[in-house]
Amino acid sequence: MAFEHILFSIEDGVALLSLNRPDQLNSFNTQMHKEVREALKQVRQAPQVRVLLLTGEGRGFCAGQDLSDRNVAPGAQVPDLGESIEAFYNPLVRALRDLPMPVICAVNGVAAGAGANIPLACDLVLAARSASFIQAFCKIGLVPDSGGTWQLPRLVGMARAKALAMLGERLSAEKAEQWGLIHRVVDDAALRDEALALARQLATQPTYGLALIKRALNASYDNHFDQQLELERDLQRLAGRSEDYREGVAAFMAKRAPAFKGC
Ligand code: T3D
Repeated sequence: MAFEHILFSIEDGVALLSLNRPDQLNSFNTQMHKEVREALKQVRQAPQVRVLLLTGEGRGFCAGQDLSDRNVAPGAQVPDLGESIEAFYNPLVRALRDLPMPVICAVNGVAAGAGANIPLACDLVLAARSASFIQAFCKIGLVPDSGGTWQLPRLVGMARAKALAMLGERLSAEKAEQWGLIHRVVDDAALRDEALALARQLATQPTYGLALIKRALNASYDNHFDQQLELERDLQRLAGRSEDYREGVAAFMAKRAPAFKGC
């Protein structure tokens, strides 16, 4: 598939996927959804990829659904937005969350609607100082989607989640960091370089082990303590069988730097 609305490359173990409809603030139309889906499939299938970096071109990260694709003219057929969620947004956030490698999101500008929640399905979120997050759904009579109603209370607490979702006010990147919504704010000019440096560094780490860490932490929201202890046992068993574990211990004992292969 030739990509028209995204930029996609793989280099040094890092897959870089950049949303590329800057004039529409990288809002999603059907074609962009299909291209992102195809790129994520390639990331999953390419054995050399050990990190995904998701970002956007231009002054916005993503403004959610392209509203110009929705016919709300008087007399137009009532849309079934559930179909769009089922076909595109839910599979997208599931794919990001389930990808067996670290997913970094570099939020380069305004992130609104689904565009504010897609980063929350990633593992490490960096944001440009000028970026902001807007749960814009309530402004057009909709409900936060793409996992927003699940992520927000867990990340920032119910009081703040309700305020964000029901007021739809702009949350600055700095406040998002203070509230624990994202990992780190970075100066605008440095965002791409810092995100790439982090991605390249992670691409040298034990990818399989990092994927297991991601599985354990993602599961922890839903597990009781005893269930989580059992999961840790099972995942540690898998980790202990990996080549990278052997290499990590051998390198430590030999006082040398490890050379992880990601498996
Ligand atoms: O329908 C389904 O499938 C259900 C799923 C829904 C998921 C959702 O994401 S629903 C929520 C959709 N998104 C929004 O409601 C956000 C709409 N956008 C905004 O509120 C503002 O654009 C921003 C706060 C994000 C940024 O404001 P600002 O002032 O920096 O920029 P702007 O001037 O509003 O936008 C710049 C251009 O992008 C402008 O086009 P123009 O006038 O230069 O030709 C604007 O129309 C366009 N744009 C921005 N967001 C969207 C959009 N075009 C289409 N769809 C958008 N979502």
